[in-house]
Amino acid sequence: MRHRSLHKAFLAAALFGSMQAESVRAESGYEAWLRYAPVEQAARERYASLPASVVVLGDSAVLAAAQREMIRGVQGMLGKTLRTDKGQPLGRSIVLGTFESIHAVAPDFHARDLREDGFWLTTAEVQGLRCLVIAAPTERGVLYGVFAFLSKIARNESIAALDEVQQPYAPIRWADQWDNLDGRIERGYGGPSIFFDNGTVRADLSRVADYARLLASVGINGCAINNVNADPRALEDSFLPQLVRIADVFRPWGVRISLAVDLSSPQLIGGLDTFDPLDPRVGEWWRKKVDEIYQRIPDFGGFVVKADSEGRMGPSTYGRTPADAANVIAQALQPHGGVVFYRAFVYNHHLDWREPKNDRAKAAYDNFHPLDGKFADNVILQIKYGPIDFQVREPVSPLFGGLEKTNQAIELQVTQEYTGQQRHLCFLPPMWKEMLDFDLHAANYATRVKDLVSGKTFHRPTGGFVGVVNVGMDANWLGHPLAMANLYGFGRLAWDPNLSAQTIAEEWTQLTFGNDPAVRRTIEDMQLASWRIYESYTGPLGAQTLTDILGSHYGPGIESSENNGWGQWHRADHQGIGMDRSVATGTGYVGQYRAPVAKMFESVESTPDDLLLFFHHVPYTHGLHSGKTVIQYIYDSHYEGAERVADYVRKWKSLKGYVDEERYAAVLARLEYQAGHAIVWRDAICNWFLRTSGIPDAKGRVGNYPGRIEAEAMHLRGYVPVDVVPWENASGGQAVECSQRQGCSASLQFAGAAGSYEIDVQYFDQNNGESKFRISVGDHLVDEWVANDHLPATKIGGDSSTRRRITGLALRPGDEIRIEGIPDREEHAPLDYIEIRPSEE
Ligand code: GCW
Repeated sequence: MRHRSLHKAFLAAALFGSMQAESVRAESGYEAWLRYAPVEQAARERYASLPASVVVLGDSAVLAAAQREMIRGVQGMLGKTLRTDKGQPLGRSIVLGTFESIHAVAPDFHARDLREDGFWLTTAEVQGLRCLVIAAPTERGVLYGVFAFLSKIARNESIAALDEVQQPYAPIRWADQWDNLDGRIERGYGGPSIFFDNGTVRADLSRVADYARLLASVGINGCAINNVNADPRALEDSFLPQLVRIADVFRPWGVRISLAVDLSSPQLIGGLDTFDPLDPRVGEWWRKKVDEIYQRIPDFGGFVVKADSEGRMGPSTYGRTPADAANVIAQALQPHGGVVFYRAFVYNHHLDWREPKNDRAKAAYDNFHPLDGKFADNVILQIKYGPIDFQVREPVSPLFGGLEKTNQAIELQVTQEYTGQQRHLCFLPPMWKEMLDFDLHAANYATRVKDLVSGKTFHRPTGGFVGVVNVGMDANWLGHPLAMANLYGFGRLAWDPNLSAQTIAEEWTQLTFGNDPAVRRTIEDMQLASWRIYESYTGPLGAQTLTDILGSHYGPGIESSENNGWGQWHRADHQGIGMDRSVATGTGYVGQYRAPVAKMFESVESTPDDLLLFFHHVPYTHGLHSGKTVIQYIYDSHYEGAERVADYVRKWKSLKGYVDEERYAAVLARLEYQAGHAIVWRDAICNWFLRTSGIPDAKGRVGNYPGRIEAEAMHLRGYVPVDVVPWENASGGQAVECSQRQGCSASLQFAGAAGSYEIDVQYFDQNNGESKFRISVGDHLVDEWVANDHLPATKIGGDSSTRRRITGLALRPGDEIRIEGIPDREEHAPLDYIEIRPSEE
């Protein structure tokens, strides 16, 4: 309900939007980068000559959307209401149309040779009138041109003498959503599904329309709407009318829908006794199914397939190959122009970890390289950027360089599964750029990943970019107002991978927060540094994200990757760390790269530091190129990382009053939380490596926490000490819990000098209870709060550990500091420690 009313409020604001200064407009983040906020007075002159009417040549849904968007944008930003004319301009106008339709009214207008979805912004004579023309080979291109034009105004760029051509790098620019039909989203961190609820498609699809608009605005032209761990019901005949509704809502924005399908559907819902791709009845079943879909959804995009992976059924059941499976479906889709995205994320998750040659990283290449050339032309192999699984740092997958006769798409993750789940700031375009620009030496000229996936290198008919997005019902779509930069960045890079991360950060910040130079600089700097900062306290030197891989993929869980079949091993023991993947002494994974790349990764010396532990097992005392030992690097980077996150908070606070209150507060809350959680990560990893290696931190920080008092060392009333598992996820390996309904307390006598202090209370916030906390000094209540966040945790540990900071507290020696906790349901008002330190100011 809350979201719907927010949405209404937003619509009302868009319709009756006043021209108030930006800083006072309350903003939920729902509008993302399409705010169309009033242009600053100084820049408004620049647009004085904008024509007063907009003419659209044609009357399709896409063109109508383009025209409406133009009106909406100009109204919001310039406060002018454009006249709308049809058929031909009656005065100087903005003319929107395909090349063909423009040529019909302006015979002197000559089309440019553009790829599908490209556009041309220019000025031309139309019926004797000098008009601003947005033209394209296709209607979708016209829509993209309108968005590009409006973006220029929002960023205060000149539109005088416009003559600009843009065209996409690749035809495939898709968003995937991992939405389940029950409304939950696998690895979604921005609320429940905008498509489904309780087994059906939602009655109100207004957010779907707004999502499609956001996607279109950055050139994304397709969306797979359901989880790749597919529910076969989505393919049932009775479900089709519901899919039709979603397709209808997407269509005006030029976004085609596709479906993730379960390969065993012919058996599960089709009544056959087999799903063997080579059984003619199975082929026939797919053909019929596909025909039915296209009858109702003529622009249907195709299917996404996850098979023989993480327990999904697949062709291996019948001894068939992925090519056999993909091709039978592709054949059914081919007459309709549909495609199959076959995911290369196929691996054995029951690997024997005791066998040193086993290596999950080898799986994609081993499974798919031998099939190069065996896939139909409307099959696209969808390949995750790295050989493991969306880690904070991985080398680029060698499979991109191992396919010459197969279409491919790179799969990136906008949803921050392993990169902080939208609670930690992590702007991913800098990482994606490294991947896309990497030269895999697949030929004797540069073969960068962006050229391999877009099909340029080996002249493939199709290919491109897929982003797993997972927006949800949260007002700001992804949960963190700054996280939408990743969706924006994905779209922009899919359109043009030659853009720099810096340009993308700049564009997004201007569109999202306006053109104030101080605001821009602060946010851009934070965004651009954030991936490396996140990496620095969660996954050092290519060891991958040291998170709980068996659970939430969120907090620290250093040993969770070891001694099990999942194959995300880092092999840290008391002497060293890293996976030896060399050909000479390791798993041989390095041999999957072409010679020049393999040569670089084969030796410790030539492997870049930030991937060292991905490729090699080294002692903790190993000296890096930077001159540090591995162990000291681990300590230093975690301390620096946590410190830099603390700095985000300071930087963000400098923007108070320059950013609207609502988003200011929402971002601040996330950053403060992150600053606390970065310390949880820092301490867990540093302490674990200290105990495991036995090598102390040269700077003496690890294990020494000035001002920290463990809850279990305080004077406890009702609270009982408990061991935390794994031990490194709580300070001192222990916490205290309260199981008395009326509450418990932990207290101490302050022993420092009189002065102003800040206190951090480290507690645990589970999602199965809402404990209350109160902190008093003497009889004076200084703070109270409810632990009601929705962290991915039902127990105390690294996922739930949370910090509350109380600042500017006057303390005198002998003061009693008392924390009271009142448990709720399964959450026992758990406390880890408090830290008292002199005030920062
Ligand atoms: O990263 C893993 C996720 C799974 C996901 C899988 C995949 C949809 O943890 O939740 O399943 O990848 O990409 O198929």
